[in-house]
Amino acid sequence: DVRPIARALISVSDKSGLVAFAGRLAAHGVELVSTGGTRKALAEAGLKVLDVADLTGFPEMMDGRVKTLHPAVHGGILAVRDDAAHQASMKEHAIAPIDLVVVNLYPFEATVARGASYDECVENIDIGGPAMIRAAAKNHADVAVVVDASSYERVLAELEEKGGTTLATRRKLAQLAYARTATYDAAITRWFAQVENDTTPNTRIFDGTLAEALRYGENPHQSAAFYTGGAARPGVATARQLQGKALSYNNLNDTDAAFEAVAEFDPARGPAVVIVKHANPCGVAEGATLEAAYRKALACDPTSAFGGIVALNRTLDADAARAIVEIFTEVIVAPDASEEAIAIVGAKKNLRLLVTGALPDPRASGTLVKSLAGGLLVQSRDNAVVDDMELQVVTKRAPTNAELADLAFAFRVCKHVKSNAIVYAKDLATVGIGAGQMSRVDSARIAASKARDAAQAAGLAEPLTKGCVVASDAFFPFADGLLTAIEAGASAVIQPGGSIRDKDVIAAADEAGVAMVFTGVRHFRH
Ligand code: 93A
Repeated sequence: DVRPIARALISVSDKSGLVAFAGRLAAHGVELVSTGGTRKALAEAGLKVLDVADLTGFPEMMDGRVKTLHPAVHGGILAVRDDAAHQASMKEHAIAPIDLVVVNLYPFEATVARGASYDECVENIDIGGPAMIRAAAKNHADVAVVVDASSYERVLAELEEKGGTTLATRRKLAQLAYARTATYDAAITRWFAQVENDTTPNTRIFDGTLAEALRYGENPHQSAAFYTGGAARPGVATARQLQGKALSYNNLNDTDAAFEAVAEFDPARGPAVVIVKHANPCGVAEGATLEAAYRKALACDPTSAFGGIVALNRTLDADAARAIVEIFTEVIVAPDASEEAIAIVGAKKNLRLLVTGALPDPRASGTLVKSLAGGLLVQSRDNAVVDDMELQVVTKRAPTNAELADLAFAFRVCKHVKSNAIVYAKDLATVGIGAGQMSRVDSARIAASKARDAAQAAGLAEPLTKGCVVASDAFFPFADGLLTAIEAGASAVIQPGGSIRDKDVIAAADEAGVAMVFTGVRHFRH
């Protein structure tokens, strides 16, 4: 299924990398055909290049609005190579086949972005370019299409190794081609909406573009892609990957969960670390140093942390990097990384290191989208922060200052744990996390048993939950969940409150001498 490239039509507005690319094509005996500006650039670089006018017998006309819209071009792209009738038509009309189409479009988006006039925007709506891109992508059985300089290398490598393009590559290129024309048309649609002052709410929920087709989705039999854009928030979508393998769908999802969670910890408060596994934190801690925070977070559940994602709220330093690489970790994400830390992480070839430049604001607004059969659910992001909540002490005993600090910490973490969420914490570190259970009592039990396991692993006589605090993402509907937490060793509780049985729950707390505060805010996360 390798198709040789005898002739390439190149028509590009963005001419970066053009000369080197075309030069290597020419070195392989590929005949080059180009439109005005592209042809000029190539000829000036000393390459032999035909003018499209030589193919069409027509000059570019109407300010360039019509340059490639001609059967000599579109017939050469669309003709099915092993179809006798198509071949006969080509012969009859003297149409030569075009095996490679390289087009990047008039910069419509950039023209709008720089505030150009209405007429200039209209003039930058490319017609001939998308027509050629869509034609070549349709005929991917025989023709390769390139819409972006980032694909130049892939085509050259195949040409140089195999003497032509493979079907797999042509198909992939066709997919990227239609993605490009779709985004292009979407940008034109948006511009019209803007011009018309069309403010219909929520008709468009996402402004992004295809960033990357992923190898697969949550499972290998699922296809997947990563779209980025919309409101720019420092995070996974805008991060720079300094090293390591390509990120998978699950890596991206988990890294986002970890980074959003660690962003709850203002770096001004001090270093904080979140370790995530399967989209849930399995260890979170604040510490005097990043390394100390990491070790405290790791101690919460070292078994789950294996192969996890580590997010930090400040520049990754050498000590933290050294501690993190002691066990198998998939991804490290931080606002930045020191040279020394980068070198330490560099010793682990596969480990990905992402830097984001900054932490996102946890109070920022934004939109969350979830798909369901036949539709989408849209909601604003949960931007409630415990520091802004009015905490109400509902028990006879008020929490001590140390307990209060741990309660706020635990509720901050709880927001990022899948519901039903129960978080045990002590000394600004999680000591047991119960996530994603259908019953709150089960979450409380699981968190306690994980704390016992961690204590055993560390060779401690007592579970880490002894004298801890507990946070619950939603109210306790009955006293049983609370009693489970108290039994595990909790001495103070933070929860939204609001159950019709609050009185029973408060009475159970009072009876055990436990302090409890209500936040009035729920942090469900599913
Ligand atoms: O005005 S167009 O829509 N009419 C066309 O027939 C046409 N053919 C190619 N624009 C057209 N193009 C575009 O010209 C390409 O998509 C590319 O962006 C640009 C390259 O022009 P030049 O080679 O003159 O720089």
